[in-house]
Amino acid sequence: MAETKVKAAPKASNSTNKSSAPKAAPKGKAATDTVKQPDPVLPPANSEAAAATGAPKATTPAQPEFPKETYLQWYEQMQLMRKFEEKAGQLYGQQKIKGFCHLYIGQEACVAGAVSALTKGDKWITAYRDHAHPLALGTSPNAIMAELFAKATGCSKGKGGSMHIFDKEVNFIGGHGIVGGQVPLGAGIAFAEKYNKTGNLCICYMGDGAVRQGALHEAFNMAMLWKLPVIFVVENNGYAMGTSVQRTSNVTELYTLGEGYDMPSEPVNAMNVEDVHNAVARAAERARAGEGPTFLEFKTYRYKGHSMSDPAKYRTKEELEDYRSRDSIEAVRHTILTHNMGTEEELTAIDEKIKAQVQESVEFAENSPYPTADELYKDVYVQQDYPYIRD
Ligand SMILES: Cc1ncc(C[n+]2csc(CCOP(=O)(O)OP(=O)(O)O)c2C)c(N)n1
Ligand SMILES: [Mg+2]
Repeated sequence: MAETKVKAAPKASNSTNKSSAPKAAPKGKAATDTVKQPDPVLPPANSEAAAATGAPKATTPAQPEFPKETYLQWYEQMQLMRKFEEKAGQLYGQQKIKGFCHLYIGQEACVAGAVSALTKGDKWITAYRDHAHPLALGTSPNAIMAELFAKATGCSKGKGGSMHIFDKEVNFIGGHGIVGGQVPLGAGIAFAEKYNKTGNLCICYMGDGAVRQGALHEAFNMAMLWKLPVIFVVENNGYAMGTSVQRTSNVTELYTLGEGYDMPSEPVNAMNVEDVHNAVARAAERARAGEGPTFLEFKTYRYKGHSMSDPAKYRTKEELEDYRSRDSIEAVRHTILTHNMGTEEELTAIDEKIKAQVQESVEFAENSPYPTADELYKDVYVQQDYPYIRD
């Protein structure tokens, strides 16, 4: 397990923790050129630094930390996320899915570890890289695939597409395209939970690009002041489109941004699903005890480009391979097999089940109708007699 650094209201600066990577782009270099980038998030898997920060190549624990059911649930959820998105990527190539499409492949543990640490009434919100969260929460793959196809049977009635998946049934509140836009919304959802005394919390995900938005800082301040039950999670995958974290700011240890608001803040090796679970469980306990928000920096990596149209030339093959060698699904698979929590045959049966589910979702989407033209005028305003609607 990674070393835990919960930083509750530290007053001194944490300069020793900062990356020694160059802080600014060389003059005249575009953000997306092919300069070899320093490793943006974690140290190389085989380095001494990796061992020191809890990001070793082999992530299999000596003894499993969780029961067999939890590992099997993680395996199934993460495989579903990955296989669903691999299929979505193929279908995009065939132009069956159009428009924007951002894949989560590589980041699966960020969601699976949080699902196991939270409870059913908790609310979830994220940015536009949003297929995996509802899949793990139990939204039908059919409804998500149909949404990618812009079909009427999609979970947003075919009017949202890849970036705007919503499912009230599982408390998934989107799916937001404006970078950082969901952060004040997440604080607002948490406000409602506190106001209504539900005992639930809100987990609010964002990318590393979002932490530079002013709205985040306003939301952090209020959430902390009012002790809202919210877990802010930055999925630091090293890049915002083609711009690495190092090119964006002097502050590259993103969790330290919470400290300006006295918010308990913690870096997490999010290639390791156990570490994700433990960090979210600690944050949830604080939120439910009335102690307010936590800021978690999930150090992760996306294996694919920013979106389907990004060839990802701003990073090296070696960097990608380095992260793939710490793949969270492979690690869970290895733990299950090593500790006799399941056999090869049982895991293959799960894989087959997922393959059939994904295939069924494609057939469902293909065979569904597009929304009719009158749908354009529906779901625009909640209030049916909204006074500013004109013919
Ligand atoms: C306010 C705003 N500015 C710019 C964009 C264009 N844009 C879309 S995604 C993106 C990068 C965000 O990266 P990050 O937050 O790290 O999330 P990731 O894609 O890595 O998950 C940008 C700049 C936007 N959608 N909203
Ligand atoms: Mg990013």
